[in-house]
This record gives sequence, C-alpha cells and structure tokens, in this order.
Amino acid sequence: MHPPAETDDLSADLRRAAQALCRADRVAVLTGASVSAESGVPTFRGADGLWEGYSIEEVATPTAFRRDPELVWRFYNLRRANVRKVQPNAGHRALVALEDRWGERFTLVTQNVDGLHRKAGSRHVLELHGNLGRVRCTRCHVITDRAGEDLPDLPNCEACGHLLRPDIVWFHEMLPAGVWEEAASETARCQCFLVVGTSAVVYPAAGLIDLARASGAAVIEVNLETTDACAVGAIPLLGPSGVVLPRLVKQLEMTESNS
Ligand code: BJW
Ligand code: ZN
Repeated sequence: MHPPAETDDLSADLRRAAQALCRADRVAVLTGASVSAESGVPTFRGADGLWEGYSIEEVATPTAFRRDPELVWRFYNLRRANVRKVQPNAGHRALVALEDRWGERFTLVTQNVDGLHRKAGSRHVLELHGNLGRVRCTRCHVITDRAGEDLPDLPNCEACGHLLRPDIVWFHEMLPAGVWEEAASETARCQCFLVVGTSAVVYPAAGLIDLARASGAAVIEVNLETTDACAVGAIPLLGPSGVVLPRLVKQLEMTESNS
C-alpha cells in the first residue's frame, strides 16, 4: 500500500522545510487567523468570515466606530467573550517548541489579537494588530488591560469618562510604530521565515513576506492552500496548522539527529 500522493508531497516538503530551518541562525514567523481557528476563533475571510452580515472591512474601521460605536463594541464584546473561553491548540504549542530551540534568535510576529500565542507560552511575540483584551481611551489615549471583564456596549474611561475603544489596529490606521519596526528588522535578519495560516492580503503585514524573501530568507508557508504572496519560491506545507506544525517540529528533530 502506498500512501496517497499528497502525503508523499507533504513528507518531501516537510523534509525541505526542516532542512531550511536547520540552516537558519535566526527564525521569524508570521501568523494569521487560522492558527486560532482550530481553537474556535473564527477567521476573517473564510466561510465564517461574516458577523451579522457585516464583513470585517465594515466593522473594523475608524469610520464605522464614529458612525455606530455601539455596533462595533457589540462585535468586539462578543469576540472578547469568546477569546476568554478558548485554549491554545497544537499549532500554538509547536511554535513554542520552535522558540525553545532558537531562544532569543526567534521572533513570532502575529496579526492575531486573541493573545493565544502568549497563553500557549510563546515569549517573543510582536502583536501587529493590537490585542482584544486591551482598551484605549478616545480622549486621553490611556491604554488599560480589561481582558478578564465583560464591558458594556458603550464603555467609558475610568480616568476621564470618555468613550473607550478596543486597542486594535483598524483599517486605515497605522500599526504601533515600535512593534512594526522590530517586526521588520527581525524579518530582514532571519534566514528562515515561516508564514502560517494567513491569507496574506492585509498590508503592511503581508509585506513582511517580500521583505524576508528580498533579504535572502527561505520562506515556508503553512496553509490549506498556497496564497498569492507565497506562490513563488516558498516551500508549501499544505494542511491544517494544528497538524502540520507539530509534524514540522518532529521532522526537525529527525533532521537534526541525522546530521
Ligand atoms: C488555514 C486553516 C488551517 C484556514 N490551517 N491555514 C484601500 C483602502 C484603504 C486601505 C487600504 C487599501 N488598500 C490597501 C490598504 C491598506 C489596508 C489593507 O491592507 N487592506 C487590504 C484588505 C486591501 N491596511 C491597513 O489599512 C493597515 N494600515 C495601514 O495600511 O496604514 C497606512 C494607511 C493609513 C491611512 C490610510 C491607508 C493606509 C491596517 C490593517 C489592520 C487590519 N486589521 C484587521 C482587523 C482588526 C483586528 C480585529 O478586529 O481582529 O486584522 S483586518 C483582519 O485581517 C485582522 C487580521 O489580523 C487580518 C489578516 O487576516 P488573516 O489573519 O490573514 O486571516 P484570513 O481570514 O484572511 O486568512 C486565513 C487564512 O488561513 C486563509 O488563507 C486560509 O486558507 C487559511 N486557513 N484554515 C492553516 N486550519
Ligand atoms: Zn480617558
């Protein structure tokens, strides 16, 4: 009995990916929504990518918040409550295992706002798009961590009484400068860049893939399908991240013990 063709392809690609990792002195990873999808956090652009008929582009903008802050807060309060209930999965844990190998020379850049990488044990995490647990005052700009609480649909700042907003990067907003600069510099100096579970259509995050490639890094993509951003030159590891990432860690152990 021969295993199906996909299994053969995946095994060969896993070997190539593990070799690329083995050669790397520094490793950086870019993660997206689907790493958390397997924990029960919906993605943005898949079949479950609508909320009450609204697309993410309709509720995650400063204009939407000015027009109807209660609607936007309802969307975020539901997601805040969901994130409190979910747990990291095997994909998150495999990324912790990778960080254990490279230590300080490993950086995890995430577009996710659910905090699950840190909950799993990842240490060097750069959150490009903010965090669902934090809120920011629209007037005095003070940021506080309110992760453990239920908030009303129009929450007010404890310091000045004005309306709070989620500390999330919406469309048309700049990414937090220090976080972005560190993500770009770690990407530019890694030799292996792993792209996991992102459609890679949202910029500037997706631009990190081009930056890694232009800096000479090997690019590995873990996704159910190849994305346009990784179509050229990346090592494709096709399958759910919760399955593929633990297999990659295992393959890495085998490659290291054979060399
Ligand atoms: C699996 C799997 C499994 C499934 N295993 N894989 C025109 C007008 C205005 C702006 C722009 C414009 N053109 C470009 C822009 C810029 C804009 C942008 O990029 N837009 C594009 C959509 C076109 N970017 C911005 O606005 C950014 N800011 C900026 O550029 O500032 C400068 C500026 C200033 C002034 C004016 C204009 C520009 C900010 C972007 C912030 C994005 N924030 C969001 C929402 C807020 C967070 C929240 O509420 O949660 O962040 S958007 C949303 O998308 C979220 C995510 O982090 C982000 C990325 O999504 P992700 O992670 O890739 O998820 P999906 O669902 O898209 O993909 C899942 C993938 O997993 C798929 O590929 C599946 O195949 C795969 N998959 N199951 C492995 N089990
Ligand atoms: Zn305030």
